[in-house]
Amino acid sequence: MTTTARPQSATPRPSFDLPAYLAASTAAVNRALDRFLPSETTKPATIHKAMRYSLFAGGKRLRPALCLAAAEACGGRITPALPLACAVECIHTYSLIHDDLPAMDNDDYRRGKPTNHKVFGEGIAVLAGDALLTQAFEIAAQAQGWPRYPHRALVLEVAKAAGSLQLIAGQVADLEGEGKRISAEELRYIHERKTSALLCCSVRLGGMSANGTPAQLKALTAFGYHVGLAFQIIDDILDVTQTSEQLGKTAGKDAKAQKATYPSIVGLEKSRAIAQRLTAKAFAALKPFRGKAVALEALAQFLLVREK
Ligand code: GRG
Repeated sequence: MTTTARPQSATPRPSFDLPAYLAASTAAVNRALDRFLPSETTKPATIHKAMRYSLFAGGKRLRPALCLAAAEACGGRITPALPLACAVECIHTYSLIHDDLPAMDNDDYRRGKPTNHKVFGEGIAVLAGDALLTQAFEIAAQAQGWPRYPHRALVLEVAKAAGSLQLIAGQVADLEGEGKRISAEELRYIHERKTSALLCCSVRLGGMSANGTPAQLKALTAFGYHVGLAFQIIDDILDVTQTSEQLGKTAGKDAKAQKATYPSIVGLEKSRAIAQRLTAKAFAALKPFRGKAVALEALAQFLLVREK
């Protein structure tokens, strides 16, 4: 399969085999994660089993793919980007484990499997999330630095995206917004933090691993920001239009939790149009790469038309 449907303002490019690209990047990331994480039998085995259970439960590995594709867009190779791609996937998986806990979204089903706390109990699920968050920094610290992007810059990038001004801030606003009428601006504040921040961080880290120029980092930042916002709107649309079996996680949760979403505020059609406009902006941000960001373009397009 090749991706063909594109947002209106995007310049036509030769087709790109995204499924093959995703399969290869996922395989490379899975091998690297397997090397970075303690084995299932390493004492205390329960925690390592729990960490690996969610990490290898079949996530789409989109953030690592974005990280690797950004490295390539900047003229780099995937090997130096791999530790950073793995670090963002560890952060992402930790956030899903904690988000599914009874104290938060209370979900039984994720990545097509029972959630971490359903299998290991709440205490171990909290610890598995904590351990994955910590693991992310251990892995990021092993990435190669450059004079322009020393380890300090790489670790800071991860910390900022995951911290109380971004990912956590988004989750706090999301929790506090439940059952309330919130404006489109407030909703965007949530999406910027709970979703866009980590996608943006993923592409920026990829660019840093390739010693990208400040102009390239600026372009990746704009790309990640817009793709992240589109990603969350599509996620909210899929929550309404798909089944739990299709998604591998419980569908229809937003309405049940009385969460404000774009579909609930502006309707499905307008939400799709907004996601398309955001994707077109993401495409426009890639202009400085002069056609060398084909994988990023294909990923942005795929995120817009994905069905799970
Ligand atoms: C820090 C607990 C905590 C939460 C932060 C990220 C987050 C906020 C909550 C997790 C649930 C959620 C709705 C996140 C928004 C981003 C999103 C749509 C995640 C799902 O990402 P996919 O589709 O998941 O890439 P897979 O399983 O394929 O990796």
